[in-house]
Amino acid sequence: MKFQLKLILIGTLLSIAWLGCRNENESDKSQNSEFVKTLNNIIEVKARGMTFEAPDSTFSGLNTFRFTNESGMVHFFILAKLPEGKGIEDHQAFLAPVFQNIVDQINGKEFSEPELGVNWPDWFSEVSYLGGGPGLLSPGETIEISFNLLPGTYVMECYVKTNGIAHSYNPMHDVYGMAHELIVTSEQSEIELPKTTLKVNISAEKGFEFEGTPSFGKNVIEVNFVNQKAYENFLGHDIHLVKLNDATNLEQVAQWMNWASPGGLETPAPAQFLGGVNEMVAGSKAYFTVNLVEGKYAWISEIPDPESHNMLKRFTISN
Ligand SMILES: [Cu+2]
Repeated sequence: MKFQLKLILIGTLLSIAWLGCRNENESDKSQNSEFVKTLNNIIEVKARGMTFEAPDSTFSGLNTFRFTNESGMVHFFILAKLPEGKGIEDHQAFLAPVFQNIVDQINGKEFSEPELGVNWPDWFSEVSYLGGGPGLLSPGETIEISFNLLPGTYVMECYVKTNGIAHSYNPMHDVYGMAHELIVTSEQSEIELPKTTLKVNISAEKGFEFEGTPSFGKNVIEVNFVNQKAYENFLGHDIHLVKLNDATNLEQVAQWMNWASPGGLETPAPAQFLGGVNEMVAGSKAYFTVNLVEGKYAWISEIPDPESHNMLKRFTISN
């Protein structure tokens, strides 16, 4: 019971932070519909071992990331926007260790950082975890994703776990976890909007609503966040692509995708992930490119019981 109460408390704190960010970002909504100009540069991001190799800064406006997983385990990244004056050092000193303590608590373990407990710093309420980023990506896979960024300081982070340790946290304090600072300058990018072949609207009420069907070869998918809300795992809805084989159990995959459950997001992943789009503020759009071969696939959201929210959809590709 004590454990459950603690989780509820953590949940309340997370939800407050989440909603706070949402309000801050809602006023910026208009920028999402104005994708402008192009320099045609693609930002290369590589996951190697438990680190990101990525540039330190980029322009605001539309950005295209090419995310390649060169490590032996599944990763993703989400861009967390930090309040002014905060940077990667603050993320690593106060956010990643508290998150790790929460993971420890879920797993019934002693805190990795006992002196911090589950106490977020005051400024956590100003951190936005709705900045988008590529979804879960299995070893050897690559995804291209384009979305709009506002000026500010972001941390690119992955919270997949290995042996109960969140990738964003490193128990060795002189080395960062899987987290990388990205400064978005006020200079506008000049990237052209990609030509889309398929569109999906995501809403809390209707789940995934597709316009068009995926086809063999290259697909450019527009993801439209009609609205957003915090689900039982304190995250918003997003979309990931899974390649199915005879052994894939989608119910098990959905359970694994819930970070707040023991064993959730723990390495190894129970399926082959081909990327997708992490949660973004209401009104945002993102575009991602994926090459599909013959086979069976599913779209799935990182929320508890996605099928009941119409956020688990199977499809087949034939040549
Ligand atoms: Cu990771």
